Amino acid sequence: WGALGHTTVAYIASSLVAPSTQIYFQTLLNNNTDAYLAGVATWADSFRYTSAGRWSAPLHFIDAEDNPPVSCGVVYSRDCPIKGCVIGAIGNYTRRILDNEVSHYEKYIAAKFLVHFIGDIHQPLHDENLDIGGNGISVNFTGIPTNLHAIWDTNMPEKLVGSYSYAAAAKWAATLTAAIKTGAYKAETKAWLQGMDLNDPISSALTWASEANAFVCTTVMPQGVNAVRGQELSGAYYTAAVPVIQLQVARAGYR
Ligand code: DCM
Ligand code: DCM
Ligand code: DCM
Ligand code: ZN
Ligand code: ZN
Repeated sequence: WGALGHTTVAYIASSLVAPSTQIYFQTLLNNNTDAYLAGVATWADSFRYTSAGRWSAPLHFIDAEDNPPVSCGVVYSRDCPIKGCVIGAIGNYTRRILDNEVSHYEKYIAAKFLVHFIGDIHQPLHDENLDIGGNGISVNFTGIPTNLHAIWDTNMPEKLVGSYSYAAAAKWAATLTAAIKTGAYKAETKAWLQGMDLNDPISSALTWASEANAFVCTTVMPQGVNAVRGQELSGAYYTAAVPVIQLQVARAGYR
């Protein structure tokens, strides 16, 4: 996701966690405001563009070598290379947060990565190999040439809420949090935790990646790449994508 998606995921999470969790992460992140998670949600994207942080770029996604729209699926052993992937990263940084031997500083870095990667794993094209996760598929959005990955990360979320700001993210998060607590998502939130096990974060993350990757076949390119390549996608395509974007941002925040 772009900054809007990541910041929204963080605001949802911070409005749902237990008070003891809030205090733990406010202390770890040295930020006592309501934006203690939102304030670090995009750090991993700045870091990966620095020379010191280039190693972390592959940790934002997993290139599932499936065959959309005919068949979708993530296989951890097949799709996560030596250089790493988002599933392995969620596993490693979750273990670091839980490990008493790990330093405060390393836990601080782990927390910043986790807030970001749990967002990214819910973006369907972060769980897809085809055309570099859709970065190689040229499309137009409101007349502007861009690519399929970028409209899922940024253009469609921004069209939905206006544009990017902390205030816009907080407002979108409040809407999705209400849907989680009392609205349209309430009945399904129990199912959102199925397969989640803090002692087996790789399996948990594989569940999330598989679920997001399935949307590549059903919503991102249901008629195949050639039906979207070169097309203007701000109309019917956008309308069909919005419920999936809302659901995936809500799930990421809840989880
Ligand atoms: N991005 C950035 N710095 C750059 C180029 C892009 O922060 N020099 C941002 C743009 C997108 C985000 O990275 O909002 C996409 O990354 P991801 O989806 O991995 O979070
Ligand atoms: N970092 C890391 N692993 C590395 C290099 C850096 O976890 N191999 C972390 C430490 C810093 C952040 O990334 O908090 C940015 O590092 P720097 O300030 O060295 O650019
Ligand atoms: N990305 C991805 N899968 C890849 C390569 C990149 O999901 N195989 C994501 C990471 C960023 C966006 O695409 O969100 C742009 O990546 P980059 O800035 O590396 O081109
Ligand atoms: Zn992306
Ligand atoms: Zn990212």
